[in-house]
Amino acid sequence: MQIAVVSLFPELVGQVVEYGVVGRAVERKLLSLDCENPRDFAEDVHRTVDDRPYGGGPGMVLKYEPTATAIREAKQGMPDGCPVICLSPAGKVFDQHEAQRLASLQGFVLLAGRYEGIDERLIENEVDEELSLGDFVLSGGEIAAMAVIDAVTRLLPGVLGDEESAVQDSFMNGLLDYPHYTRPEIIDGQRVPAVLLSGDHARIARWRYKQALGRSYMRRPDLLKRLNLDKEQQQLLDEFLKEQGPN
Ligand code: 9WO
Repeated sequence: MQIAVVSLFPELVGQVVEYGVVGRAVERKLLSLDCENPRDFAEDVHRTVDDRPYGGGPGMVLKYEPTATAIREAKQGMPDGCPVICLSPAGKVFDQHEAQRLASLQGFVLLAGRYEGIDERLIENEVDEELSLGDFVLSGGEIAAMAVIDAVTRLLPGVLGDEESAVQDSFMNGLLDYPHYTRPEIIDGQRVPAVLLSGDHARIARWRYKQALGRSYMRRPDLLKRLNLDKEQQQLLDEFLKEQGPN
């Protein structure tokens, strides 16, 4: 997988490959990450990358020419047909399904904007899609780009070990995760659920699945509605709700 990022802060974006799962993916050459900085393509003595908005108003706008050149440079080193994706609250919401789609590509270019916005003609001429992490505003697209890189890299074949991949499946089946516990067994009188200490793996798996269904129902009914529970799942959920009872 080849990912390129166009950003005024390449050192910030580069942090994502310094640690953990993504770092290992780069070391093992399952992922390559390149950054292009529009400032490197600014032709004036001040290396200007922003300018005042036409029509007035506060803030600055990311300039067309140096950014377009940086995008084209980023595409140079990539397989043909790699999309250019801008991170923006105005985009389509990024979810696990989108992450899987991107993970199936040979590569893509992420455009991380700064200032109050980017010249709209960049979107029209150079950007294929816009993706949003959700309804909030950041100071720039970099942190959103890093989140996309992390989510996609985890899905690349060989990046996670067998054990980690199995854990991943638990969200991929469209449910929230079950609750986790580690030592100590008691904290201020709060015990770890007894079933987890039972050593009965079938019962533990059933309990975890019940918790995942129950939490999804309580916190994210929208997730459950998409799932169309079968009889057994419905029964587990009913059990969860009964156990919740008067609380
Ligand atoms: C900001 C904005 C605010 C309201 C409605 C639409 C909007 N679009 C942008 C925008 O594209 N901003 C650029 C990138 C320039 C300023 C900082 N940028 C940014 C990206 N802020 N927030 C994001 C972002 C990206 C992905 N998911 C959530 C937020």
